[in-house]
Amino acid sequence: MADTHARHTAESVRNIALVGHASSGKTTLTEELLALAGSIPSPGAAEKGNTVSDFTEQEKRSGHSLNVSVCHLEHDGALINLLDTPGYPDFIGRTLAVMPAVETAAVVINAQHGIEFVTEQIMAAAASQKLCRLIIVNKIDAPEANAEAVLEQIRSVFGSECLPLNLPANGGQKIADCFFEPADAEPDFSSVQTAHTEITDQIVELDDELMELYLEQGESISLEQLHDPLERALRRGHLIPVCFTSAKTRAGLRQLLRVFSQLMPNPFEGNRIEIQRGQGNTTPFRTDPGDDSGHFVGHVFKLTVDPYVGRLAAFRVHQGTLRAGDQVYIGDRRKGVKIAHIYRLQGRETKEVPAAAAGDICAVAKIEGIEFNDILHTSHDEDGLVMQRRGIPEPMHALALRLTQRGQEKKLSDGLHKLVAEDPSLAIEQDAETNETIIRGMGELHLRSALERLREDIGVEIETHAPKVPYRETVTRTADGHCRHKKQTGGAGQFGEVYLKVEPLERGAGFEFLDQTVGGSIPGQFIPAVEKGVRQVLSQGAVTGNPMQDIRVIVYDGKHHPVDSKEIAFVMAGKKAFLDAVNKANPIVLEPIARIQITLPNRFVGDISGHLAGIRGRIGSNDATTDGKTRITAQVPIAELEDFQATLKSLTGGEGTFTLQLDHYASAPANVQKTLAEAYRPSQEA
Ligand SMILES: Nc1nc2c(ncn2[C@@H]2O[C@H](COP(=O)(O)OP(=O)(O)OP(=O)(O)O)[C@@H](O)[C@H]2O)c(=O)[nH]1
Ligand SMILES: [Mg+2]
Repeated sequence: MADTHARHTAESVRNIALVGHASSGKTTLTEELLALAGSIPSPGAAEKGNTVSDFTEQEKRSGHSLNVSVCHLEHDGALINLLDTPGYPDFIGRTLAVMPAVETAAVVINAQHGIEFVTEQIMAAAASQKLCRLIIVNKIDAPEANAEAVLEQIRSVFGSECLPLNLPANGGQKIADCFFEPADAEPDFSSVQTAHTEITDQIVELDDELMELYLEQGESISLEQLHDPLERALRRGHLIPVCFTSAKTRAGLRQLLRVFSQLMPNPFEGNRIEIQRGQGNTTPFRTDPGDDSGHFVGHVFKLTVDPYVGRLAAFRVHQGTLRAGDQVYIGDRRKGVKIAHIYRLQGRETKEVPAAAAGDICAVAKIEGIEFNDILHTSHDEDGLVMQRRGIPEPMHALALRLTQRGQEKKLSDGLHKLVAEDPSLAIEQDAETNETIIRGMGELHLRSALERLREDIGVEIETHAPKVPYRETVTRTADGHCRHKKQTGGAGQFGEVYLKVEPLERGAGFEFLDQTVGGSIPGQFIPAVEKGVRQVLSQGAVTGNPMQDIRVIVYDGKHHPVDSKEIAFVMAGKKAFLDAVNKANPIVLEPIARIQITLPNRFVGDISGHLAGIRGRIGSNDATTDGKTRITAQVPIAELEDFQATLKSLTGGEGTFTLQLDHYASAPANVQKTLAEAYRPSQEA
């Protein structure tokens, strides 16, 4: 099929992200809408694993969308780009990442459950990014659905500006239009007339002239007359329309298509998406969807690295037009790349198009070096543009990786870099101390799916374990140490003698090294060698193999030999004298204590407090948040937090979140000291 969309101008484009809690029906809605509009021959089903948007093996297995899918359909002269996003909390980073690509966030709510955890998070994120919002209450057919109660809840939580465009009828089997052509129907609750009046009142409030006309004309204000003030009301968050649907029976879907094409904003009508000029610079670059002749500026809001297709970058055009054959700059790079092919996406299907016009969403493939969040542009005038990552959470859940086979290090590192390139909330780091590769993600499912990808796509087998706890050693009293290092093996000998003292310092003070020798007992040029020896022990540890800290070392005497004294001799003497002193200075193990902040619904506070007490946690504060939750701040030994993510999730049904950071080091309990020392000793003796 030739590209039927080439003729579309920015006015006819609607960019809509379907967002909301897991299992509210976003993927099913996408599928049914595509089928209804004739974009696909027949709808698949999420549970059969044959939908347009959940096409990866992992998604089919898990029954949840794990990635954002870009789809499109045509309806009533409009080109509707529909982004199906994951609702599972672990993948929320990917969902939040698409917000700068759309004018509308269509928030799907499950009529059986009402407002859920992600619903609130996403409503707030969409509001803070100034997106127009639409609420879709789906699953009105389900026996447990209570559409009336859900609408009441929506209005009490998100405000009275949430007003229905239609209402369920026939026990949720149909809907009654209350806006376009108010139906002569009996909805399941409220009335068509009431809903019609409420929404019209809300819209005309923003337009004095229309208000006057409305008062004169009464109900006969036309849809055309309402259009502009309606867009203004959406932009300002003065109106959040609510629609009812059943993706299963298709009730309300035709009307939803009409809402998308006739009411939701085109790229001109939505709030402008702001791109910053320069990092930390506050002057926004005003993207102009209307300037089709200007330089092309696009933003990569999703990247997939597929072993067969290669890099596929989905981008939103913020200004100008990208044509096949154009040269494009990625970010601030001097050298451009030629874009030979441009695609329109339908889930995993790609269809080549000659150009990507202002306001539209398209993709480019196999362009090396493109990363998530990159700005693509055709002129160096647009160097230095950055899209701020707003509200994408920092990953906190960590796992250490170990390869089960040797020689796959490069493969693993390449694989990890690919994963990180596609995922805004995945991070990798190398722990310099333990030499372990640590992967950080949003939660257990997130990391598990990343590791599955590594196994399946890249073919590396890995074992995981909780990252090694970064213990430390220190001393608790002052002690002297001595070593006379002497070696005579034929030729030149080695000689160095050191007397030193160790003193405990306060927590967090680190390490101090002082030279208090007098009369050249150790010549000045050998003092650094003594320090080098001491530092070797310091980084390797004396009793448990963990680095030492909070220690002062004072070298106060020694002896040298005019011929046999050399650097190596003093390194050895310094090392052994220090070990001698540490062993007499009552060394102990310090354990890291994290400061942890947990946010959760009030009803779980008792359970979590009990759990924290059981893992040696000390609760500092307990505050109410503005959104009706509790935030607990506590200090907990990091060694006890290995399973915390899973525990919090199971205790709170996935509604609790936490952040943690290192707070301080404290003496580890006696049993931990003993176990660590015993585990270390044999390896030393071997
Ligand atoms: N009864 C009923 N079931 C529905 C409806 N819409 C979706 N479902 C079912 O609800 C389940 C979840 O639907 P999905 O479309 O996968 O939900 P989702 O919002 O995409 O979920 P995530 O991808 O995890 O965020 C599937 O079993 C669907 O068949 C509906 O309108 N009525
Ligand atoms: Mg889904």
